[in-house]
Amino acid sequence: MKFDILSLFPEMFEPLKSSIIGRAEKNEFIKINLINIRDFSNDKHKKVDDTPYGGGAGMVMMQNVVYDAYSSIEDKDNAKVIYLTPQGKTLTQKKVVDLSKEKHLILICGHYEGIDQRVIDEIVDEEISIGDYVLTGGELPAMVLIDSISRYVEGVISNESIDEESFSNGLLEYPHYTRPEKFLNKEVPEILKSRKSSRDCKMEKTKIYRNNKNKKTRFVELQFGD
Ligand code: 21W
Repeated sequence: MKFDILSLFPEMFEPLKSSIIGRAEKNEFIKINLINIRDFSNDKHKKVDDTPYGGGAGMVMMQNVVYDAYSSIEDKDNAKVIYLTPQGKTLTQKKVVDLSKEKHLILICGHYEGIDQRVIDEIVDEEISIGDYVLTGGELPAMVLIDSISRYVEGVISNESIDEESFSNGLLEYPHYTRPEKFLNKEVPEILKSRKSSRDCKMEKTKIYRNNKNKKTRFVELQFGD
């Protein structure tokens, strides 16, 4: 999977060099290519924004810089172009899995009030938001997309983890325990100490989890969430 990221702040993507995603890139299961939109400014002061037609607060990212940055990407005929914007459709696990089947994603991170609508109309395939709260730009949402999608790219995490995840239907699992058996006078649940097969044990663990009513509500929501 190749990710091309168009951003005014490529240095914000530094965290992707750590942990699972960092290793995935080192091992070439994914490729993350950062493109600094500012490099495509024709202005001697490297200006990338301008006042909006019709007035109002804030600035709009200029269409030519975003378009030229996009145009600089090679072999993009089969790429899907995603614009991270608060107006987009809220990201779900189903969407994450669908997008993980793509070979090439181009992620556009907006800043200021957004990007000139004509560029969006011309190049964007999908608009995605990561939830109903206000951020300062599209960079963190782009990282959320890369992190969640990359987990499903072959080789990035073990198939066993993915299987277990679909078995337990997603995000919420059972509580976890490791040694020692007794900590702060609290014991590990008896059922987890028995020598059942891992699969049976997962059944039991999931039952423990399902007994928790509050979490069950979220469990059902997530199972069918779209
Ligand atoms: C936030 C841009 C708000 C534009 C003046 C008065 C991408 C995001 C973003 C941002 C506005 C995502 C206004 C969840 C997010 C993102 C920056 C609109 C309205 N201006 N997912 N009223 N949340 N955010 N400003 O913020 O680019 S995906």
